[in-house]
Amino acid sequence: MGSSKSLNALLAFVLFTGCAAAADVPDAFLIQHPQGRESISLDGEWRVIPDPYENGYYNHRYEPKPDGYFLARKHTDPTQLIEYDFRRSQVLEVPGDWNSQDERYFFYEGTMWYFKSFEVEPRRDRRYLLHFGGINYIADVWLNGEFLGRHEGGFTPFQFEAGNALQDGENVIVVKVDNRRERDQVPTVNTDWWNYGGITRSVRLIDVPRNHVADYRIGLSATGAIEGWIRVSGNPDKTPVALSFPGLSVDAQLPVNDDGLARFSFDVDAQRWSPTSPVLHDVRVRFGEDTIDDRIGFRTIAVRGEDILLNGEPVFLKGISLHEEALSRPGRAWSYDDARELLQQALELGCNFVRLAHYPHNENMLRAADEMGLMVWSEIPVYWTIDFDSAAVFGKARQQLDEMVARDANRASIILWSIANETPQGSARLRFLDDLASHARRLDPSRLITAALDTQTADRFQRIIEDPLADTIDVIGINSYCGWYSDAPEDCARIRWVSGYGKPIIMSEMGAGALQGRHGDAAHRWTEEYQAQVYRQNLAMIDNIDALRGLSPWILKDFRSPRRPLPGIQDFWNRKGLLSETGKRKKAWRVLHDYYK
Ligand code: GCB
Repeated sequence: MGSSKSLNALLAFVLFTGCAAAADVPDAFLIQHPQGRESISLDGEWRVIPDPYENGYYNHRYEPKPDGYFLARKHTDPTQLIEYDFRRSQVLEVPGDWNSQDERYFFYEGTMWYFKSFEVEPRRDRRYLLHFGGINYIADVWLNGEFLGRHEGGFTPFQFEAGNALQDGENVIVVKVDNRRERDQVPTVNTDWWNYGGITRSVRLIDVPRNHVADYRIGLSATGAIEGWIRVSGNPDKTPVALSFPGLSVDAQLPVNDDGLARFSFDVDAQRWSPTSPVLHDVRVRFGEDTIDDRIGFRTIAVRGEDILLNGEPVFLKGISLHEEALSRPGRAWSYDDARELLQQALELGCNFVRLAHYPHNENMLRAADEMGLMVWSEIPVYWTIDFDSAAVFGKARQQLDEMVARDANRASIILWSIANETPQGSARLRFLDDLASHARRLDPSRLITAALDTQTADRFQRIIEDPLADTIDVIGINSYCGWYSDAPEDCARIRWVSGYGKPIIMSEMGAGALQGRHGDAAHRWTEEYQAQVYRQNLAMIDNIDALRGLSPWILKDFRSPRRPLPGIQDFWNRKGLLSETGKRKKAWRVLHDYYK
């Protein structure tokens, strides 16, 4: 079934929903469930060399040199001239951003070379994939001096086949990481978050049988069937693939077609996933010698008029936005414990929903959200004024969307794919985002598409939502800072919102800055009282929006931002958190908590 055809048919019934089986099946460019595979972890200590002039790559004529740092040469004889030595260089932890590990790199943007050696005895009957959870922003990877490839994009996984570059015994991997901001990137040069550089997520050498399960998509169709597909790699004997749900008494042998694809659909009555009952079902996929175990939740998500329906029932999204920054230490969050700690704060606030801003967070966040019962808005960093006229930039945005969906489409918690945040209106932008939305629907018709808009026609006490992108998306996100960037806080409650789109609206951002522990008059900026007042007034305002079906105020916790230098208050933190950077609650936390309860 062609996805656009199915989409049109469903739209004709007004109810928009979809099913995993109808999705375009992507080429297997990413292995599904890397942490469930046999692998050697390459996390831990790596040696690094900062290289702001890219001297390890270019010669003095700025030409690539054949004997760059990627050869990781050893000093074997005192007559040699080798002006670097990884084996005696500084150590940084991986996963980890460099900015928080050494204060010399706090503001550093540029190239950092990473080096690690490891031992392996490769078996000829296995395939080895070097898998990176995320590197910000461009990564060039060499194994034993052989170039494996380049990846661009700071928040999504990628892998390279190690192939013949992998040796018996000691192996050396070198990664050139470059986090310089450029106009033609996604995101572009201008963001309100820290440009953390480095190998920020786990690295694994995954070891799979030659014939193995590469990818799968398992979900619930609109009609309640468990549907999807499994893609295998290498299948000379046309072996069937086995799929079982032990708790549901399903154990099926599925024929695999010439493209390595097995499609399935089972009518079984599986208990649904929801925030109040986040049930995950054991899933086992077996193919030859390969066995993968996963845990997957089944739910539907749809829009009917101005309602969002979870499992067919209207749902209100009580949310909070968060950046991928750890609570208990500085820097990027990456571990399962980081994820649980952050999401626990959202639960204590009374949330059933989180907006993971403004880029795909690490996979642990999604797995933890599945387990803890939080619905998720997941987003690519098409943020502010990226270059909408550029086909190359479109390609980068689409690639990040592909990688995000490929990694996370089996996570029940994700209900919304967001394709943009506060992008400026114009024809190039509209074309770009329309194409991106169509692409997202082809990849995954089982979820809703959203974007955070900031364009509202303003009258003193009226806001009219007017943006042609609202015609395209399923759920309208609105970012509005009444009482902070505009209007006096006490005016917010009088503002009326008008939308002619007949679609659900989420207040995807609202908020104000406060330094935790700073108290005073509610009219004084940066006090907890001011922030609490802004929350009270905004909550009164949104109660007047007829189509409002959720909110994700800005933001759970103070986060690092180079745009926020005010001494004694910001010190390079965006202070709009309900929690300080170390997790201390501000007064506004209680205001939102009481609203949700
Ligand atoms: C916004 C952006 C968000 C910023 C926030 C702010 O509208 O979407 O990334 O951090 O405002 O604090 O200004």
